[in-house]
Amino acid sequence: MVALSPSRRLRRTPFSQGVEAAGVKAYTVYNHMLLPTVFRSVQEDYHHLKSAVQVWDVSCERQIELRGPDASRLMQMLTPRDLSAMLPGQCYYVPIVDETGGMLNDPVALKVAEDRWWISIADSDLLFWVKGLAYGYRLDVLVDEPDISPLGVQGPRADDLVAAVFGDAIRNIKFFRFGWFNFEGTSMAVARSGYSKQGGFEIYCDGSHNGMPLWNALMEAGKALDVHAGCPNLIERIEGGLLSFGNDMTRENTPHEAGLGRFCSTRTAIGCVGRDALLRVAKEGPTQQIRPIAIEGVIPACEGPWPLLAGDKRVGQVTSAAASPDYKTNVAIGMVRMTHWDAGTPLHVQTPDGLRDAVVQENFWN
Ligand code: THG
Repeated sequence: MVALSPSRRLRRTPFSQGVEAAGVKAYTVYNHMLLPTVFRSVQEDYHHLKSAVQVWDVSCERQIELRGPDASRLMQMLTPRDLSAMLPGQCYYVPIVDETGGMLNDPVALKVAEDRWWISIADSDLLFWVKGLAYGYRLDVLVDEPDISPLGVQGPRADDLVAAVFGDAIRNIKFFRFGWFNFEGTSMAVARSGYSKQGGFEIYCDGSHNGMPLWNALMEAGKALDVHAGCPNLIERIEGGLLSFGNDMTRENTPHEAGLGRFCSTRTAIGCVGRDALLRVAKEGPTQQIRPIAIEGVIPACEGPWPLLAGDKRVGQVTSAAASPDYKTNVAIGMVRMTHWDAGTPLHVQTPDGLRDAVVQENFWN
């Protein structure tokens, strides 16, 4: 792998200095921003994430802020999830769709107030679609990207670490809820959420100048907890079935194909621009869908998609895969045609290193 040349278009983060001091070994680019992918090794990072606590620079989960009398109306235009019962202080995982029902993003939405939302986006330029809708519909709402950078604290000891910096009240935050907590004079949203299945928080660091002080406070308070810098871990997120927009699903897929039907309530999501299109496809049901897939043998560490074969017929593709130390198999996420998506179906995966045996699984690994 070669280095990335810095430029104004490849944004650093308020925590980059700490990430570099912690010995980051590789980055990816996400929302035009640096996202660490490896510190010690993907395997070491994995074991540590599952046994201790890590601090993650997930600044690249940029916020789109909606502010004004039409903020809630605009938010509901974006998603087939019914937001009418959502209260300030709640987070919802929300598929975002275009007028054809194609997925544009899969963010976490935070309802800050009746007239204020944050959309914590995955990797696509969603801001332009949101601004376009606001302008085209002449909505009374401001849409922009505030100087807010999420910092993840993930792992079984996350409660103890965040309590040491923000106080014991954080222990009472429920899953996918957030509260406001003071850090050196700035009030910040702290949510119980994050891109792992190990539990933890996301601190929405308000103001870039607060980045390194917050990073250092967590690292200092975490010494006795064996805190390390970490990042979303490829193996752990596949085991847990956490999807990666742009990899596991794209604008070519509906939320139902992505297995996100449980986050859609399309009939009551009045105002969603993709509502009619999704009602039409939901009646038939999807003809391909994301499935957990176990792959045997040794697989290369390179990007997909890799064709999924039944005999010589292509029946889908593997979009994410990694060797799992805990489950002693390669864990994978694939998009599989309905003729072959039943659990137990044996298939072949065409990796760049050759064919491997694979089996469709009933559930993800945790
Ligand atoms: N946190 C925040 N913003 C984000 C992510 C995040 N933006 C980018 C990316 N991650 C968006 N994708 C996801 C994917 C999965 C989840 C969150 C964001 C997730 N899913 C849980 C699950 O599937 O088990 C819980 C969903 C639920 O029950 O509501 O957490 O991680 N701020």
